[in-house]
Amino acid sequence: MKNSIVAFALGLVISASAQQVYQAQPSDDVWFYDNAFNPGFTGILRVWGTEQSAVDPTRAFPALNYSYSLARWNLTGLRQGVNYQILSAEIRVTTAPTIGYTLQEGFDFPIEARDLNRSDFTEAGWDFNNANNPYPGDLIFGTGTMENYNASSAFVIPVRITAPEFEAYFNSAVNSNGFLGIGFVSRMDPGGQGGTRIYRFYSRNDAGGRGPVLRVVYRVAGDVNGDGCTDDADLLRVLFDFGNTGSGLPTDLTGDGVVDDADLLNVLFNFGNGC
Ligand SMILES: [Ca+2]
Ligand SMILES: [Ca+2]
Repeated sequence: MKNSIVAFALGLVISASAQQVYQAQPSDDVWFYDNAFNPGFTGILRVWGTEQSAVDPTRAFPALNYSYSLARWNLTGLRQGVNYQILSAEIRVTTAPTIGYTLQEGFDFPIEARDLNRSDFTEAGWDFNNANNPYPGDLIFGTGTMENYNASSAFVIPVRITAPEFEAYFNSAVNSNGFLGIGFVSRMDPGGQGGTRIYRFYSRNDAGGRGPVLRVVYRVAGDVNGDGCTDDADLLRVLFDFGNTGSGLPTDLTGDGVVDDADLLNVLFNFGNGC
């Protein structure tokens, strides 16, 4: 009994450090569109599509019927050679007036955060005509919600990352060039060029600091005690807690409210991770 109380108290202290938070604006963001003005350093990014498609099926560079915005986040501060578990992830974009779509259109044609086939672009070196420009893929990591919709003023669109594929994408970014690329696209149709029924949101270059913010809560996969290494200490913690139920248990690695064989397997599969 005494031991379990000590272990529980220890768990409370240590669990806070096992989870880590990355929160930042992009290091680079560009407006990927044929007629974009000041595409690298624009203060406002723009996104639209055709109602049927958010990304041109021919994969042509966006012009007229399509407009994409691309961003990349610098993850080079994260330790490489480690497998990270994503606990939650969200991108918040702040839309710029004028808001040219209705609430219903916002529901029907949300902004989408997708993968990019490369993340080695920069604002400073951006060239629309470069054949190697990044292009949005088919993975939709998350879509924007309209809970803050306001037709007359700037509002925040949370894009909650729900696709399980994001975890592998995040790990791949950390362990390759250290930059996570995201393509923002949407089926929102301007209804003729020059229309305002498009997504306009602030870029990192906005003087008011209202650029996109990526927030990722993560941990070294299988690491219960937060020392950055998944080893027998973490295994023992799960075994001691085996059968416990509740919310926020540090040994509940799968987050389903119970410490069971799934959590044990999580440690075993990641044994040696980060060590
Ligand atoms: Ca550990
Ligand atoms: Ca569990």
